[in-house]
Amino acid sequence: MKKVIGVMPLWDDEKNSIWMLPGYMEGIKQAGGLPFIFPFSDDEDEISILMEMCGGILFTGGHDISPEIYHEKPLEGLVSCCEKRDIMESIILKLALEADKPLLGICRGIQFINASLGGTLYQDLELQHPSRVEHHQQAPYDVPAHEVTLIEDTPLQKWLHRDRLAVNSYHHQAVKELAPGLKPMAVSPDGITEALYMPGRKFLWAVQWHPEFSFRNDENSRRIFSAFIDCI
Ligand SMILES: [Mn+2]
Repeated sequence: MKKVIGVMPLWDDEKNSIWMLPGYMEGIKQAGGLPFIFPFSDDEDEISILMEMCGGILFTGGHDISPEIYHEKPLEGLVSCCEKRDIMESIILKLALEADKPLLGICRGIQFINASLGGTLYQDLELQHPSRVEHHQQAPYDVPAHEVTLIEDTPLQKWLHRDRLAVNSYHHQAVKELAPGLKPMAVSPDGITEALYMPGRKFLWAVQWHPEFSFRNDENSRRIFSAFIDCI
C-alpha cells in the first residue's frame, strides 16, 4: 500500500488559483510517499473523506497566519493572509489530531500548528525580533543561511545524530511563545524555535526551514522527509 500524503495547496492571489512547488511533491516521492494536492474545502465531511485516503498530511509554506488565530491585530501592511487556507487547515489539523495521523509542517506549517494549538507568532521578525541572523535569504534557496542547535534527546536530534544543523531560511514570521503540548527541537542563534514536535504522537514534527528546496543536495533534508514517510 502506497503511503499517500495529502499536501496543502498553495494559493496565488493574483491568478486566483491553486499552485504548488514541485519540491514538496518530489521530497515526499523520493522518500517513498505518494503525494497529492489537496483540493480546497471548508466542509468537514468532504475533508474527512479525503483524509481517509491519506496516511499523512504535509502542511506547506505560503501565506502568513492570520493573527486573529492567536488573538492579535495584524500589523498594518506587514501581514498577508489566506483565509481559505487558515479555515481548511484548522479542520485538517483537528481531524489529524483526533486520528493521530502523521503530520509534517514546513515554514507556514510550523507557524500554523503552533498558533492553532494556542501559541503565538512574531508577525514580522525584522520589526519584532531584529537580529543579525539571516532568516530571509535571497535565492538560491537550497544553500544554508544560518545554523540551528538541535535539542538533546528530541526526536530530530536522535534521528539526525547531530547537535547542530545548517539550514536554509526564508520566513518573516516565526514561533514566539510555544503552544502547550508542543516541545522545541531546534533553536536558531537568536533564540527562535525552528523545529518542534508533539510528544506522545505517532508523528507530529514541524520545521521552520525548507527541506523541499534542499533535499536534492542535502542528506539531512531528505532524512526529514523519510522520518515522516517511514512512520506511516
Ligand atoms: Mn530561520
